[in-house]
Amino acid sequence: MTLLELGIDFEPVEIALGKDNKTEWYLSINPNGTVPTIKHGETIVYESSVVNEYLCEVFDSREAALMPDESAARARIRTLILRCDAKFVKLAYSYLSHKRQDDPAKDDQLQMQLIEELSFLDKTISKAGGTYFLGEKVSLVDLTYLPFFERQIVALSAWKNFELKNRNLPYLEKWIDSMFGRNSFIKTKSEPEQIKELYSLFLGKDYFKKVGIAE
Ligand SMILES: N[C@@H](CCC(=O)N[C@@H](CS)C(=O)NCC(=O)O)C(=O)O
Repeated sequence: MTLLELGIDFEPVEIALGKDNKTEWYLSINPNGTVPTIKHGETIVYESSVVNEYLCEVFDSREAALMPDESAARARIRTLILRCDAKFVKLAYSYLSHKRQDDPAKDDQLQMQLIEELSFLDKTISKAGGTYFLGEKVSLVDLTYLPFFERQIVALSAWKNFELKNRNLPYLEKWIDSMFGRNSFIKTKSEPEQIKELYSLFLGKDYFKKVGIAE
């Protein structure tokens, strides 16, 4: 999405998880064996947040800049991006990975914590003016959160019977609708069936807990 939003020409290389990402070739460019990785000239960069900032810095003349110039706004972007992994991702994947039959009270608690974070995100968008996380312009914060929403909307509905709609999250719902309509999303999105297939594999192996995304 970042490459498309910045209008950068690129050649995508698909990495089939569980097959291509632990090969000698791929580990030689990204020792973590995770996606995404970019190669720009001789430079190789991995870790989504580092990749995103690298692209913004290198292509900073683009009109559609996703990272503002002012230090205060840059600090705000980084704080919200760190919060994505530390709170939303952790809570959503912990709830998704938890088996209700093992401990229903814990399941309720995990669901409540996730709802609290969703409500924080809804208020953050509302305070910024109701469109994007930082105001009227899309930024790296929106691009960081969106793919997790894309996957969690499908996964939480399939495995936890949990829907985002009708939870008094009007700004978040509007944000999801408008982000889902962006060209950069339409061109990169996964089909719900693909998400379910991959997550069924991941959940079957307790992958999210093993890699520390879920508690
Ligand atoms: N913190 C990393 C996480 C990347 C990550 O875990 N990607 C998953 C797919 S969404 C992956 O490559 N999983 C394969 C594996 O861990 O073996 C980033 O943001 O780039």
